[in-house]
Amino acid sequence: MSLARFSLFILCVVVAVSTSPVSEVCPDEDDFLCISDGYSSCFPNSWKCDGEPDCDGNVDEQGCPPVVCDSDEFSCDNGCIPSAFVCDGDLDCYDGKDEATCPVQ
Ligand SMILES: [Ca+2]
Ligand SMILES: [Ca+2]
Repeated sequence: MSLARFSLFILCVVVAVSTSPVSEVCPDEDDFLCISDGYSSCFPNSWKCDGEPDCDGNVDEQGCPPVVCDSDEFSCDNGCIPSAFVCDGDLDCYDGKDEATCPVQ
């Protein structure tokens, strides 16, 4: 198999794996099923509620138990950030909550 043909083969496998038609179950029942735009993909269950959006639309981070932050931390929808990150001009929360209530400079 030539290198070009082999590359095409790998590309096809990647596309087939990443855009498989909707199925209702994951091959590994411990995995988390993410359905988006008519396609499904499976993620390790540990990725659910880990503060990182892995599914389109943040589905894996919805309906998670509220995160309890330490007293020196600020609570974002996606987890906790150090209090020093609040109003520092950078969006540290995915929804920008840490910069939403700052006095206008
Ligand atoms: Ca996640
Ligand atoms: Ca910030």
